[in-house]
Amino acid sequence: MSSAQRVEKVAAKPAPSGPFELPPLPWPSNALEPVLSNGAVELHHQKHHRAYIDKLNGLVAGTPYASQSLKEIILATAGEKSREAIFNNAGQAWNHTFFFASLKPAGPAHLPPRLAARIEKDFGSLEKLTSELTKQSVARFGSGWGWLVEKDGKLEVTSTSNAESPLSTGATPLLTLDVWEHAYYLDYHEKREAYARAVLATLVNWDVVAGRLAS
Ligand code: MN3
Repeated sequence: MSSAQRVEKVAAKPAPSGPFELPPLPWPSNALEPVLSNGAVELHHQKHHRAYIDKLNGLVAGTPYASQSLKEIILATAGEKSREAIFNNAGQAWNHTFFFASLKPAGPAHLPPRLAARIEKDFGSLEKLTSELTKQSVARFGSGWGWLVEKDGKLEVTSTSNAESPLSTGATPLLTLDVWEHAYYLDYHEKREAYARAVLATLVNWDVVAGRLAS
């Protein structure tokens, strides 16, 4: 063991244990290359996503939130100034799990027929949907998320700030794109639009999106 490794081992503090665990990625961390690099995906999952879970575990310890689901916590704390830290970390934990589960290794878009019909009805085409989602994701000032949701029986594109989620507006989230800088800076630098276009064109698991619409 090198001295640097020894220092790291001694310095490493155990993460607060608690009810929430970091879900594994649905694919190996290099499976999204070349659109998203192995290093960027690993950092995103192992450092960013994990930090929200660890922080949340610390915040909910000894509170009634410790026995609730992430979704229940999000709905219970949205807009509550005194619960902002819990909301932010629960929201980010949920959003990241949902984001990673929305992706698959790069390939052409395969749209299940029922979803294709809904997209055609509400947007005209998949290209129009992804172009609107790109536009709103790029227009979101600062950190946030681009979303495809179902609201009142209609598919809609929207975006949220920071840790916010369409769950608290009564919409059903179907797909999300992480537009926090940490999601794209390593691979795309400041080019958020190039990242959005590449991910939406090649990495979306439309079977998963269709399953969310059905449930
Ligand atoms: Mn992120």
